Amino acid sequence: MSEPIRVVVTGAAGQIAYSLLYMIAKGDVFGPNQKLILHLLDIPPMMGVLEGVVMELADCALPLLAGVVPTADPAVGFKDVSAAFLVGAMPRKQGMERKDLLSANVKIFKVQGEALNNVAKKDVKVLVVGNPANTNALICSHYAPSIPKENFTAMTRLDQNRAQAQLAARLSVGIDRVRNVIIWGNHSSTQYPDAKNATVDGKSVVEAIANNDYLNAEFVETVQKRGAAVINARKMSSAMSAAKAASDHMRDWFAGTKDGEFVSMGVVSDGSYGTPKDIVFSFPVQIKDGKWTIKQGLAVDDFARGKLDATAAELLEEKEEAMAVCAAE
Ligand code: NAX
Repeated sequence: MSEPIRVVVTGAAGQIAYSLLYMIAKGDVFGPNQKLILHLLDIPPMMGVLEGVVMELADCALPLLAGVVPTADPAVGFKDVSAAFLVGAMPRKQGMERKDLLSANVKIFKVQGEALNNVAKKDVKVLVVGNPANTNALICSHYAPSIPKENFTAMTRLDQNRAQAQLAARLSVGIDRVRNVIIWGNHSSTQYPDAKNATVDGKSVVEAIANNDYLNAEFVETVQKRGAAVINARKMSSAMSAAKAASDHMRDWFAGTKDGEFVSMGVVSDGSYGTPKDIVFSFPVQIKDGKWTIKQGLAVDDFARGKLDATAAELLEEKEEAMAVCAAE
């Protein structure tokens, strides 16, 4: 059994964290031999609720959990952490424009970037879940210049898992027989869920489904609108599935991807696949020894090209708005 690592979850009193903390603390992310000290960061009005979460974690009686640090202070929350799940964000309130939401969240991720820069381990791996996740990750990285840009990622794994589930259902096969579905771009309605490089039992999904109209329209829209469909039914946004996706993302980042497989992560663009550099764009990545690389050489047809360009344009616009908010601070 190795020394405990410190892991922070922000938004720790919220609904995604309620599922995520349990998954992390029982070993789903860092494995059954890695002890952890969980840092739980939320805002001052949530400290009472957080106390209840701390009690429940204790009552789970989990052998891997070596300590819990609840706090509203980023300097404490990010101290010496090796992994950071940035889940907490300002939710969209009624009457709030997209710009207002972006502006409120940019400020949160600036503060958290600065805190990570000052007190986290220099090799900390950061996953941003709070929306707008891609641009929040970019801002966070911008304010943490002492930590490599590659260490800041945004979550599109929930979209990937949704896409994989849709294809498995369509093909009437078990989920694990479908591989290599890709989410390109922004974690927003402009994302492009791409089944054209996916396989079922190692063979092309395109050939197995043999229905391009479905793959270009219904499949894409179902994945893009899945979050809204869950809200309609549950009257609350996806939480259990979001937590599972965050856990999958970080597990693969630490443990690596299997040979021949890739997963989707929002990472800083190096211009691959004709995308603009220096935005956080979701790409297919392969991971080895804790480092991701963008999978190269995949087919991007004209239909996909249009989708990639549209989602990149949205990310450039978000980046510009976010930088303007930062400059005005
Ligand atoms: P909740 O509203 O249940 O919880 C959010 C928590 O964050 C609250 O406890 C709040 O007090 C806390 N918080 C706010 N500002 C904070 C700050 N500055 N520091 C620390 N904590 C802070 O939301 P929940 O359903 O858990 O969702 C969290 C975020 O995930 C939202 O931004 C949501 O939009 C985003 N999502 C992202 C997904 C993705 O795939 N990337 C999917 C699921 C989810 O919608």
